Amino acid sequence: MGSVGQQTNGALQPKYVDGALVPDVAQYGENPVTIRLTDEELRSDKTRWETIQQVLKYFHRDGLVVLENAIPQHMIDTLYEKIVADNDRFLAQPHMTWNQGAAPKNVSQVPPLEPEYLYREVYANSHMLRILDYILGPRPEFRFLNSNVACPGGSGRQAVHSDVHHAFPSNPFGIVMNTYLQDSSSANGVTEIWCGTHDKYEQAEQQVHPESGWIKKDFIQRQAKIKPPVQPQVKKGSIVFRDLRLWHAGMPNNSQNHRVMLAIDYFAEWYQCPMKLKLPSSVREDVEKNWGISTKGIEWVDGEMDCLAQPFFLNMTQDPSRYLVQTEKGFEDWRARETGKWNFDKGVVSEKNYWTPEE
Ligand SMILES: O=C(O)CCC(=O)C(=O)O
Ligand SMILES: [Fe+2]
Repeated sequence: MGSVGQQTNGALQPKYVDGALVPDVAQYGENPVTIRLTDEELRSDKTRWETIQQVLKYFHRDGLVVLENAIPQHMIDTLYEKIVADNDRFLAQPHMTWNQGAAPKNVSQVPPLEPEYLYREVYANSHMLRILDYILGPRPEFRFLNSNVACPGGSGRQAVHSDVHHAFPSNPFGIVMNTYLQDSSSANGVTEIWCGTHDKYEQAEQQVHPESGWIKKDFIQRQAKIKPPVQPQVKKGSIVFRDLRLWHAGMPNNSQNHRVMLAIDYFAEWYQCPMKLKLPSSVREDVEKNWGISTKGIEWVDGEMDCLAQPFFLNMTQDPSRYLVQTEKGFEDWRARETGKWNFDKGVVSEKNYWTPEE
């Protein structure tokens, strides 16, 4: 028996079905689900329990959930303008390397690191942190900060891949918060996503070869019958929570404007990720006092930090020696250090690497 929500003294009474609270949360879509914060939640920095319940439900089911209306618009606009203004200079840096070759025109560009751009509301967003506490456990660790810029004029797509390609755990250990800085859709290269692939297959069996997270064609074709990939519409100011194990792919941007999404990665404390995020010591006091996050994963750097001069550095494994670093010769991974052969991200994307609908 359900008891229907009714007004008493102007307040909406909770509704229950079979002992469960029915959350009165604004949400839409099924693949993926988007949950929209109320303006009151955004303004007050307080997330309703009902919102958290829905986010957790769909995050665990799909490995991805969109939280809309999560960040004040003026901060989003400021970051977008700055990152786009920096893009030409970044593309001319000697260590700049396209992600998965030049065709998708997708590049990882570190966002501005001057104190005036390091917004708590973006990088330690209260709603985001409250949700992460329930997914990753206490004191999740901020260990990676970057952005993905899909530059206009890309001619090809990325391979379907998972960003992690080591013997990763079968439960959530790390999450990327892709924060969208403009309204996005297939028209401007929103990411292709594969809901439900975060925990369906063993890492070693699903991936083509160990040096990248590219997914095997037969897994791609099989999974598309269960739940097809989509390029969702994502509103500016949304945070897309993506389990690092989830399959996805960067897509070409056919619009005139850059498509920018931040990549803010937090890891579970128990996972003991060895990667460190370099941030300027000028913000240390503010972060330690006001951000409410663990700073175990942060390395404080004295003096000015030019975001565009920071080489891409990544290690989402648990082994400190397995880091990936961008050099003038391209991406150097642990295999390149052992063998002298630079094979990372040298694959050529073909029909074998994405879904081709069958008749
Ligand atoms: O920018 C995107 O939409 C996704 C890019 C991506 O997945 C990657 O470069 O690993
Ligand atoms: Fe990726």
